[in-house]
Amino acid sequence: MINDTRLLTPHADRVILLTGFDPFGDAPLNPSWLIAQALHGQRVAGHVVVAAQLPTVFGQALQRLAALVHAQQPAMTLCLGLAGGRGALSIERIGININDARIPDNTGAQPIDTPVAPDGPAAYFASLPIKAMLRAVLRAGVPCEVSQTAGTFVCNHVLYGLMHLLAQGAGPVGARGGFVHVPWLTGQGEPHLPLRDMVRGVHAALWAAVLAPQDITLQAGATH
Ligand code: PCA
Repeated sequence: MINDTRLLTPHADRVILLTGFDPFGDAPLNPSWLIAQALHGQRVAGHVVVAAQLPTVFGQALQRLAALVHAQQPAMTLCLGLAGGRGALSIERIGININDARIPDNTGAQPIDTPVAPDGPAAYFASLPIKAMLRAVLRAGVPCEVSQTAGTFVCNHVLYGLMHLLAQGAGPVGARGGFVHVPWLTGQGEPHLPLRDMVRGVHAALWAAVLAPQDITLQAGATH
């Protein structure tokens, strides 16, 4: 029996893995997963979007992500998460090697000042072209910003863990990864954005990320 999903793909499209999280804390919905679901199956310049949900759980989220990267061999992985209180799509620049949970995760775990990867470096830059993505999202008419911190909860854990996986050679050669935080949905809190705007913005960001292999600023400055 063929159990490798790559062999079942009837076309040569490369995969964009787009993840969202399940609901956590007090919110009954997590817009990050609604956005990922809405874009599942979309074609982006020779790529196809595959949506998957990650649990808002330290450790388990990364185990699931590693399994997905192994099975799907994505050329690009973009993880989405909710950041209630932010008013724009936030393209994260960096993931840091720390778990410091202000609230319990969905299993009740609340790690304080533990490393994501004990053997890993202090931080990784996302390897997606954050400035090109910013421009594209703004041009699509959706509020957007570059963020210098993904926090220290499960989203940072996943961004750091994704970049650590890729640095260790997971996924196809040249695989890239990054993270976008999104505001509350309309009705969930203030500030908020309607789902259709967030979907349009993330779609524009994916196009920009595929079409711009690297930001000029990153080419000049970063090592990874
Ligand atoms: N946001 C949380 C984790 C899951 C999510 O959607 C965060 O910002 O860490």
